[in-house]
Amino acid sequence: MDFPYFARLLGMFELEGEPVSVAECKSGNINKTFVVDTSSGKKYILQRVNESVFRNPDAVMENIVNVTEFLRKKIIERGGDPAREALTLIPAKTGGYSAISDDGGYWRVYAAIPNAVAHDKIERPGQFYNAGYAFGEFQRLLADFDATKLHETIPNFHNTPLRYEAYRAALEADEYGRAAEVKPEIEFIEEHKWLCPIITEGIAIGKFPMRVTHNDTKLNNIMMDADTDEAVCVIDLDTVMPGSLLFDYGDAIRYGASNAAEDEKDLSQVYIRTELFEEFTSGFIRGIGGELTADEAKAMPVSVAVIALELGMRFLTDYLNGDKYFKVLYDSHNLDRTRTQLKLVSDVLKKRAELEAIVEGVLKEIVISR
Ligand code: GN1
Ligand code: MG
Repeated sequence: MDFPYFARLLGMFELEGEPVSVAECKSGNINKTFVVDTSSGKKYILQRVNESVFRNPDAVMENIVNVTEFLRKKIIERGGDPAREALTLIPAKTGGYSAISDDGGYWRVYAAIPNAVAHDKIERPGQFYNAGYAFGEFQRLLADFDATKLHETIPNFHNTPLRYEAYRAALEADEYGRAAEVKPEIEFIEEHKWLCPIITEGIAIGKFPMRVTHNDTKLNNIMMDADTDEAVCVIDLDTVMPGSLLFDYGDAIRYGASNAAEDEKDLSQVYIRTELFEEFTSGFIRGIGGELTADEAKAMPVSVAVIALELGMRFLTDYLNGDKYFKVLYDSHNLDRTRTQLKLVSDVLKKRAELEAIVEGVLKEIVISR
């Protein structure tokens, strides 16, 4: 993909100015993302939607249009700046918000948010509180969004028992002869598979209410003000679907409160930092306006183990299937990622009582300050 390729592609969207440079942004395991500078000084984010992951990209775009329109109104109502706090899709010249490139790719363009950055890890105290608040607020703002309008862009995305079944199928097929080298991981998953149904069963029996959730709450899916660390905008709305609050909470903690990156090789570096756990929890519960049930609150710590196990199984499934889903930089990348997630599972279970006490403490503080 050279500059003329991008120039032709960007020519299909209503940009202000002409593109002058296009640089790839490496974060994100699924879609391809590029930052575009133009002659007008305006910056844009160009993305190729991964169609083997998102089988119906038009449905993804419809969700994003509906959700961002809804959020924009809410942001205006509370006196915020929708151009900065909501994603802005750039229209395609032929209508809609997507265009197909010469080689058949499905592309979209967002306006870049000025003076905002996405962090891959926590750098300063307070950042994770802000992230928690933003993801909590995201659920609160969408509480009266009509969930029947949403397409299920990836069915059963956080269905942990089904993720376990998919992992078992990959293991049995062992197409790439990789099963023999993952014996300890297989054993670990068997010992911990009791975690799999905790959230899905809670949903099924009405213990955990369904909400509209983000479903991919990595720290780098929030844009933060480059100067103040204030959370500006929740991004990556590809997987907004009905779900449990615990999906978003568990996923955010397993990523952002981990002391190390998702692909850290030194497992002694991989553990949950309790001070970060507390920051996020405190922000998240305030962000949703304290609107959570006692059952949800009680399950918060264990949800981190459930989602870490789920993702560990997803990485391992992909490793066994020959690395077809997640982008990998080297042969055993998915295996390294599996190991960090399984390490987090044991760390969370080890610290479970301490983490439950933190959640209780946060809830008490909120009740007192009301
Ligand atoms: C993927 O694309 P990205 O990096 O935001 C994945 C998430 C995983 C995450 C792990 C659609 O998210 O579910 O938790 O990688 N997204 C999809 O890093 O599968
Ligand atoms: Mg993302």
